Amino acid sequence: MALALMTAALQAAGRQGRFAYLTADEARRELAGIDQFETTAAMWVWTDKYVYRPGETLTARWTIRPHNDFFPYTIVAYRQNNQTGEKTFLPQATAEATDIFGNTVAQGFQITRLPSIEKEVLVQVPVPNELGMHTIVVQVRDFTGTRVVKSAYFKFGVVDGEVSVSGNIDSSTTWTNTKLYRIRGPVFVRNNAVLTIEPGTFVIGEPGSQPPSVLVITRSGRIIANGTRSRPIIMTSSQPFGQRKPGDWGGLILLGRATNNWPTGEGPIEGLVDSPDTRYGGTDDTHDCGTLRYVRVEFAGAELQPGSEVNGITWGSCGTRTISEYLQVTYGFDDAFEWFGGTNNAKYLVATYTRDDYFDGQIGWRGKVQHAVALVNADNGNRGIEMDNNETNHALRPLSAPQFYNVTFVGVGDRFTQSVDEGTGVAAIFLRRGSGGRYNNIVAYNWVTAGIDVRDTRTLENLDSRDLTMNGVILWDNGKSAGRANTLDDQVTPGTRPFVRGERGEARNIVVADPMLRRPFEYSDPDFRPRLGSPVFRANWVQPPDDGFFDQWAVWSGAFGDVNWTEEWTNFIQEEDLR
Ligand SMILES: [Ca+2]
Ligand SMILES: [Ca+2]
Ligand SMILES: [Ca+2]
Ligand SMILES: [Ca+2]
Repeated sequence: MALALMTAALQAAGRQGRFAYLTADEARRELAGIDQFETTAAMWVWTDKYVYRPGETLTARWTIRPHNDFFPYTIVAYRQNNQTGEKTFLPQATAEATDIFGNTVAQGFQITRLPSIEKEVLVQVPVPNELGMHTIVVQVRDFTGTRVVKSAYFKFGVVDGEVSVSGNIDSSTTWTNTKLYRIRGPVFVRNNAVLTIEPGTFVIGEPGSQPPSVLVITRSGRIIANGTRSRPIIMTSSQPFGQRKPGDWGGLILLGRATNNWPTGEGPIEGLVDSPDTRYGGTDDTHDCGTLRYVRVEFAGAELQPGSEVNGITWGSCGTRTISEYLQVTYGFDDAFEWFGGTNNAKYLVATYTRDDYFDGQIGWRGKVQHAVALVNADNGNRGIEMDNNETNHALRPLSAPQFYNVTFVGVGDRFTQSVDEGTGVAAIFLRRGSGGRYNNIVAYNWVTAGIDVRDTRTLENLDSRDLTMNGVILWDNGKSAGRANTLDDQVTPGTRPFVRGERGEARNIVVADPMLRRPFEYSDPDFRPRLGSPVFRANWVQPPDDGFFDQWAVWSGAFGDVNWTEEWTNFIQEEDLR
């Protein structure tokens, strides 16, 4: 019944001219031998909620914005069981491939131009009985129906029960993707316990508790959250879609025994009440806090009290054996990612729509980061990188000296930013309070007040000692709200000018140029890869060191060359776009 309704709706849409049909001959004549490799269109798909029980009905909706792409395509949609890989083609729930109008390959896929669609029903189907993570996939294929030009993905879970989690986890535990885990209040993993979370597992944080719902891996615990591209681990708000807010719950905190610059070697983590379970720091710079791989943290950042919030993902003095890669924090109330001391590294980070900073560090953090992107939308955001050495004493050691390579910052430009932190000095790269570090191959684009701001005496002295250097930075359209032009002097704060001009310290290859990104401001489906002729491939990038962590093949400025590594496991959809 539902399937028939859906097909009828699509056919009606076609009849109404929403889909402009073509024959294969018309399409072939029109393209005249042009290969269809990519489209300018934006597209996203979503379901009513993240987690279902077998037998419920699932409604998937979609939006397509063609952005002047009038080429002919075919459109295919399916549900994939990510445990088995099995595909069920929509709309008729068949194993045999069909287009979204129900035509099989033998019948011939219907060729159509892309219509403008806003929040319409794509399909209504019964939720499968197979437990675990599934994905609704919509593909725009070339007109022959062969090659996939663009895909939209939406992950959902099917579970047979819910597990309420509160208090302490003092013995090793596994959370499976056949259950939903609801965190109520602070949860501490302690006593040498290992918390293992299976790929494709949903964890939800309950709002309203004080102290907030938060998952803390203490110094005596470890986490193994080893998701995959097709089955990320999703930690999110327990609230219904459309009603979720930054700060609905706390977030994810990992505490370790690596060194930092607290005078006593340890301190209490931000956002929680001081106790043995909330302290971090020690003497082991290789400390293993665990593995986070393909993990999303959404709507986190609850306040313990004003000015003391939990970040999306916090590392408090984790060491070099900690693995952190393919991580997204979206809609955080405080920072997306924050490091307090320690030496842990991270790769493939996505920070979106977060109210304070996107990559924040202090207390002597010395880790490495490569392939990272920050995207701000309206009414969100403070700094791209906010780096302190130590707030109370800028000279303490070890020095906060991270190494960043291949980072893209896309800000909100001249729209006023509502920050929970300081409302002024909103630079993409904001280095202060005596911090050092190496900042390389960075695109800083459209940030509110400036591209680069290096401030405080002790930080500027780190320029002279080469404890703070920069190489390969593209600046464009930063500070429009402050009336700044696209000149080197105007793209940075006055105190930073001698540095970027080469008159003080070591800053090389700092250029002002339009990075020519493909679709950076289409918030629910952005594409940060460069367009043809973009300066990100020009010779101002620097080769990352061959140190066993950095990828030397990333020979461009910014987070992206031609491969979009955010595909499938992330979610950029703005809350208002799925309401
Ligand atoms: Ca913070
Ligand atoms: Ca911050
Ligand atoms: Ca900070
Ligand atoms: Ca801030």
